[in-house]
Amino acid sequence: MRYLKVIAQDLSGEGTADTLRYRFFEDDTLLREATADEVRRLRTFGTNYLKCRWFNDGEGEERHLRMFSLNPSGDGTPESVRLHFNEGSVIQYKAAVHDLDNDGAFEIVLCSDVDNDGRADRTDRTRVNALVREFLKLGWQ
Ligand SMILES: [Ca+2]
Ligand SMILES: [Ca+2]
Repeated sequence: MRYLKVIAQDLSGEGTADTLRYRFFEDDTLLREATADEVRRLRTFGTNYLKCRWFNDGEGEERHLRMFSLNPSGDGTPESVRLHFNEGSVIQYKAAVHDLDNDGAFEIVLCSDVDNDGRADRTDRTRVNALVREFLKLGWQ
């Protein structure tokens, strides 16, 4: 299974993440780091991810997002996209979107408090939708 691993780090020690790393994996094997062009295309993705406040102090990599799509029908559009917010290999919380009728639009958005502000609300769903949209734009699935 292929997934994008997203790591946010607080290198300056100011309490908020200032650095993002993107790595492409297949079956837990690192394929490569994102290219400069991909990092540029992921700018909006990164802005939304930083708002999730799921980051590491310093150069840690324990906390990260694993994001992947599922397309069991094998057509051009994924049936679902999943987000796993991990601490090491353990999933701490997750989110998913599902395209029930396979028209390319996701009718179902499942998520909890992805931005860690103590409330599960519409803002969380907006973040998930933005992350999914920008992830799919990458065209890497
Ligand atoms: Ca649909
Ligand atoms: Ca929230």
